Amino acid sequence: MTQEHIAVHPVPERLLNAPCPKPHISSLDDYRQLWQESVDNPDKFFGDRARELLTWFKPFQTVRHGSLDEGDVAWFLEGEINACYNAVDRHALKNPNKVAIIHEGDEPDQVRKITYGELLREVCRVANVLKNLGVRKGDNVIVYMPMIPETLVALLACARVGAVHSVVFAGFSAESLRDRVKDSSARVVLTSDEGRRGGKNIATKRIVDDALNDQRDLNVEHVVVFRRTGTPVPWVEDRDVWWHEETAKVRSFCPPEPMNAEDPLFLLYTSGSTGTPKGIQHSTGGYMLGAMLSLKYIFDYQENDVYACMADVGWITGHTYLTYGPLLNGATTVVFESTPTYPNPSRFWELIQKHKITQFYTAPTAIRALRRLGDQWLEGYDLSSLRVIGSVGEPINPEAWDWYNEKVGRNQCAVVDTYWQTETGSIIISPLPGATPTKPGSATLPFFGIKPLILDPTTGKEITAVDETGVLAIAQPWPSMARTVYNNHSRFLETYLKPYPGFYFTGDGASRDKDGYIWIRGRVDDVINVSGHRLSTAEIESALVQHQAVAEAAVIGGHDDLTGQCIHAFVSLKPNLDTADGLEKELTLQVRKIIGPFATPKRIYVVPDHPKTRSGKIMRRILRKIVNGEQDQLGDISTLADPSVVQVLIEKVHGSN
Ligand code: 6R9
Repeated sequence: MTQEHIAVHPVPERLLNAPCPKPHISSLDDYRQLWQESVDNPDKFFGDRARELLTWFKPFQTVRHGSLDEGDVAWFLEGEINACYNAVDRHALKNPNKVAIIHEGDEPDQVRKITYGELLREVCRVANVLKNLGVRKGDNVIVYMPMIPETLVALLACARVGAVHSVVFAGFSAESLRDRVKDSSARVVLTSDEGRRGGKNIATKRIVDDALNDQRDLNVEHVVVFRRTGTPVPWVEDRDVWWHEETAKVRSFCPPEPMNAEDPLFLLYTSGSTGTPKGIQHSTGGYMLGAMLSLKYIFDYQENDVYACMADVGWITGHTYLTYGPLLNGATTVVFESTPTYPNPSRFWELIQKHKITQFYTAPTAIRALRRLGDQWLEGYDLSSLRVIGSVGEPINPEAWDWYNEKVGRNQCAVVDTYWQTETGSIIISPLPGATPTKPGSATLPFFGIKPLILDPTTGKEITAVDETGVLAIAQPWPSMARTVYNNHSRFLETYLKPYPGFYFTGDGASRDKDGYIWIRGRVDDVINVSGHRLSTAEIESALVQHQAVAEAAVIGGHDDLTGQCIHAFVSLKPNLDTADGLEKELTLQVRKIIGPFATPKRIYVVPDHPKTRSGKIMRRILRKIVNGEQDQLGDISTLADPSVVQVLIEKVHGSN
């Protein structure tokens, strides 16, 4: 495929001239030179920046250690540092009255501003509460909370005492939460009575109770509950404590714990090819540098900016670009509790106008949904404060990119399509606002320290040909890369480092065009991306087969104009169960209960059998083609155990005409 027809958008003139602040990097040559330095001499490049941007309690001697071959990557070895001190204290000491967090509540008139000084005191109180509850350096703490400033406080308080936070997205079901609590052996869970979203209350505490109701193999001793709505909630004596009561008892200062740069800062569970989610573990020093540096350059953060990321704290974007990236830079970050369409589809634009937002970061699925609802929702809003608008989570189609650029950016903003993953810690491929001409649909060029390669999936050899698709790998370690999978280093090696020895394997397909721009083609493994949420097919299949009627399930990703991909499930039933009234509904509920509502299948087909090889392996490739209307391109199906099943499936999906 060639990209000749794709328009190239130069950096908007407006960004290079007053009154816009001068971009940190304002030409492609400057970017190229810095990038070259960063990959040729990472020790100097990252060593200098780690000293300049971060405040260390004890300096490091060694910048970089280990290799992708060995899987023992470490950065800033001897350095001692605290993430909370860097994100909060140093700004609070210099500039206590600067607003750190703007909370835009679910209702547009609920706005709360928290200064760095206030943030420091609240973080210290919660840190002291954690200590009183017995949390010590190195302990894992689960956070299951809605989009309120206290969630950021919870993360920072963990970091302050050296505990490892593990946020579970509050859309996950009790069962998913339970699995994560168990895997992490956490003794403390932080939550709220309820959440608020789109005018509805969400029963956060009740879900925590359900997750913990059978304590047999769990170690949870305490649940700290923040009062968000005031709705009465069940209480477990001796286990549950109120956030406001405990914080009122303790001092509003708590010394930050000096941590080794390689001590873990957090775990974040994510879906991979196999059934059980993995606890991706990030370091303290390297992660912080990645978050701080990328936010500064990729969003061209300047003092006095008001930065807004719409992601939930439950995902990696909410960690790096809602919490750590902005706060490490001393920025004002917006925490948005609601949805893009509540109370109406002007909500984002109203938010931008009200707070004079300068950087706005959201996902293609939201952009597509708002585009579909019509341009009238943008009319009359003043979006002129914006300089950089970003996209993340999945490939952005050129139509959505153009709309975002024209309607939201008014052709006067840099559009940054940022490619990265939970495992990469921070953005690894993206334009820089003042430097990189953009092409709709391409994440463009690598960030500092990132040396991307396109590999032939079968031979593992580098593909240098233009526009040829292969798998995306990274050739050398970078500071914010994940260090391991919690309690399962061999799984880390098997998934990321062994498939192509010497390289980090992303799991995504990609190609490079004649200008060296990278085009991400989507996952090459069994991961589905629905509205930017990562799900493994195996995880959904395992939820389906837990239903007593189901014999076998196969899940694939279909194309969807709105959500990017959507879930199609094919289930075969146990003998004598070929008619089952209401089964589809039951199975839908089953998936929602076991994983969470965001994993709801779009279609469930009850089928007599699956297309299988003679050795019994389900050929998901065939199901994928049928669902995506490519049933005329199935290729050779004669090797199937029963080729006749294919016609039955086509009729199931597309009807018999
Ligand atoms: C940050 C985040 C990672 C997967 C990744 C890829 C997809 C993310 C993208 C993109 C194309 C982009 N992805 N950003 N694909 N263009 N700009 O989303 O992390 O939840 O771990 O998902 O998302 O497939 O491998 P995570």
